[in-house]
Amino acid sequence: MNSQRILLTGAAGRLGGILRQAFAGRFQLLRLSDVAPMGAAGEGEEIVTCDLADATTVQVLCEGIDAIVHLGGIPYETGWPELLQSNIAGTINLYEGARHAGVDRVIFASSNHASGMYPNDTAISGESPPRPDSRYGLTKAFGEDVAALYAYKHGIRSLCLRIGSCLPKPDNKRALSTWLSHGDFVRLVEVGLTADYVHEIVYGVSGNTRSWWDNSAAYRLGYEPRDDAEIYAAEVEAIELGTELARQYQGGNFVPEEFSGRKEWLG
Ligand code: NAI
Ligand code: 15L
Repeated sequence: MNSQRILLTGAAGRLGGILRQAFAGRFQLLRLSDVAPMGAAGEGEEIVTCDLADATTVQVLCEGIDAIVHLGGIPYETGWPELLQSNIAGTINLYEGARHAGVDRVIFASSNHASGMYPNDTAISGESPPRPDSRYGLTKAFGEDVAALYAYKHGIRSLCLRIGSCLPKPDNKRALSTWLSHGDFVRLVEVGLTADYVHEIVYGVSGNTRSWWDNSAAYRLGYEPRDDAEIYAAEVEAIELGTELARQYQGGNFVPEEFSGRKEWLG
């Protein structure tokens, strides 16, 4: 059994459920946290109900932990009040709690929407500057900078995963580029728990033939994706997003939502 004591935020969510299942019985401690119900604790699990917006509770949540997988937060576009609480304050509180507790590393669930305003035909990497497509995407770009502050200033290793579309299988043409299989998601988080890094931003994407993202930094850390969305191409290629902006830019449907900009500025 691995001696790491892990904290998983967002444990009641879609991706949290995948990791909970994959990590069951493998670590000395798997502390699961969310505001939503998480069911009963299994062997080696602790359940802690906690609002990430509450700094005092989050500080206690981080005590005795070696590594945090931070999935908790709002995963879609919405208003600032909610995003400020869950994603901005939540991420600050989490890193501050990690600092107080002497946590070794944090794996932060960022999103491709931190860079969603890039055109599909522009190859970018985790080193490309953010180009958020939404308030939600901006909270993720902010989280990547919080990660940098706590890595370089406070010695907490930080791996930011700009996750594409983590689904059982791709559900449309865009996902042939953005798909992250459940198995590759687990493999990438495992790399985050063991690899040697200071602050890295990589894409959470499978080895897709049509990927828009240069993920060599993830490969350097030891990530070896086993899946490629291409095997589903015949099934989903004809399923296109509804607007031209959504089809042409990496953030898909997040791009046209509230868009009032100049298309010629986007490249
Ligand atoms: P989800 O909505 O299923 O899970 C997120 C969990 O966070 C929920 O259980 C929710 O109750 C919890 N949460 C929200 N606000 C909270 C707060 N203030 N305090 C404590 N818990 C709170 O979302 P999903 O799909 O599992 O995503 C997990 C993370 O990965 C999110 O941060 C999301 O932005 C990111 N991500 C997910 C992608 C995907 O394909 N599912 C793609 C890109 C990023
Ligand atoms: C995300 O960041 C969302 O959390 C997820 O629900 C999907 O919309 C995903 O990005 C995507 O871009 O497909």
